[in-house]
Amino acid sequence: MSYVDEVIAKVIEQNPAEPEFHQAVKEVLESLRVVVDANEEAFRKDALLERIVNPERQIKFRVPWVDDKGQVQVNTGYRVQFNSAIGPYKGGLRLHPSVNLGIIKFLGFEQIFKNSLTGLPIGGGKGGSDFDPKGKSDREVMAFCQSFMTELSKYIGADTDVPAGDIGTGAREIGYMFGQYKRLKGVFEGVLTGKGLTYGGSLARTEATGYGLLYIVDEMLKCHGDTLKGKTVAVSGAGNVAIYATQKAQQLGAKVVTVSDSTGWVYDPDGIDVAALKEIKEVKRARLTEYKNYRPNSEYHDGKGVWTVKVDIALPCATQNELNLDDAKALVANGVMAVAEGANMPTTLDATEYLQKNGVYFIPGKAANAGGVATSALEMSQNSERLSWSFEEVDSKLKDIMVNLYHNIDDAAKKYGFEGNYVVGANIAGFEKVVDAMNAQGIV
Ligand code: NDP
Ligand code: 2IT
Repeated sequence: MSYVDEVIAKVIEQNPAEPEFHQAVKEVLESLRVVVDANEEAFRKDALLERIVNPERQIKFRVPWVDDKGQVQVNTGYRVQFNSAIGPYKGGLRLHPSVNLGIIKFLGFEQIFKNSLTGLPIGGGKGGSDFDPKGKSDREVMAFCQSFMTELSKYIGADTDVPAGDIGTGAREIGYMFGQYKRLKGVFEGVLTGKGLTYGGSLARTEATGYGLLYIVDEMLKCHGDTLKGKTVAVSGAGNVAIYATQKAQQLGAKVVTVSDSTGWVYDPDGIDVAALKEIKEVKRARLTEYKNYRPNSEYHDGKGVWTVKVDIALPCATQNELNLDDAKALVANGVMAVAEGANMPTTLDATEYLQKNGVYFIPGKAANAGGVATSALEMSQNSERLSWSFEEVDSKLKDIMVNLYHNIDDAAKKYGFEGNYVVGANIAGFEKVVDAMNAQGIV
């Protein structure tokens, strides 16, 4: 059995009931085959792949808090510190009822390679809890965040591990967590990113993931002699990534006709009204059913359906495995030309393969959504030098990072004979830097 197949089999055996983690490992290791086969003896001797797929540390803890009725609630908190070869652990905190160890491990594993691709000195980590912020009062969210941070604070620090936002964790949650960390430790340091602008946050971090997604798509189209101007786009999700992806797509001349949330989706033939979307989701924290009040020409549908709309470009920006083989078939039948992942692993493996086989340009999340964590690393730099850069300065650095990232993955794919396969390109380019750093640091 090849080394790659052996390690995949071991991961499945040793981590039962973690299907998302298996999926992420399979995707990465399968596309590293060409590199691993060429170095099989050395990699095997050093158990390099076993070390890559095993987190350096995983922390699981109880999070008790008191709800508004006086009832004690208990959630589970996680932080997986996956790989620190190239820098302090870096990655978001997800707050969603679906969170379990396997989900956090898949996200942490992806984060290693994503962070490497940014070109910045950040290792891979991820955390979160099965707490659901939906429908909770601000006081309940604060109580949870303070309890969560009381335990998490023992394991993180500006030079050790720097968490940030993800699904369910936005500016409000980061604020409560930062306040509790500072109170416990008595240190004002850049221990979290995505902070508010009045206490060390970076301009453009809020926009960064969505904007970065469009910068890389724009560069890819340019390199294929095309442009975003006049393209029709389907976006899924209606959260941080989806909102700013929609905004930047429209600034670059495309028309976004869909958004979705966990209960339904919107089709707006005139192009999504970003101001309305922001008010519904960022201010009111309401459902997309409200969108029709702002745009009477739009349609609201219950359930799933964004990928059935005829578009040129699809940008999944909600959650994992939201674009499956049937969705890929519908997109291809409607003539889609590009799919880029704003979310982490939103496309199933068979759907990715189908899209690629049918000539669709496909940029995987670890490249396409890297603008968020890259800008988090810029926030860390600003915190270290105790300065704040202008919006334009951060945005222009973000754009450079995404353009370089595109060429990096494109070149890696070409170098190994997989021209146009950005999955292979991203995994190889991300992996090579981490392996180099791991080898230099000995068996640790
Ligand atoms: P938000 O919580 O801001 O928004 C998530 C959106 O996706 C919401 O509209 C939510 O619906 C929808 N959604 C979440 N879970 C599900 C689900 N199980 N089924 C259907 N819809 C769902 O999160 P973000 O925008 O920050 O994150 C979106 C994706 O992007 C995630 O995969 C995240 O890991 C990834 N990502 C985020 C980055 C960031 O900087 N924030 C950086 C890189 C990647 P509802 O409104 O009903 O809750
Ligand atoms: O998946 C991701 O890259 C994020 N949620 C952002 C992580 C970060 O540290 O900014």
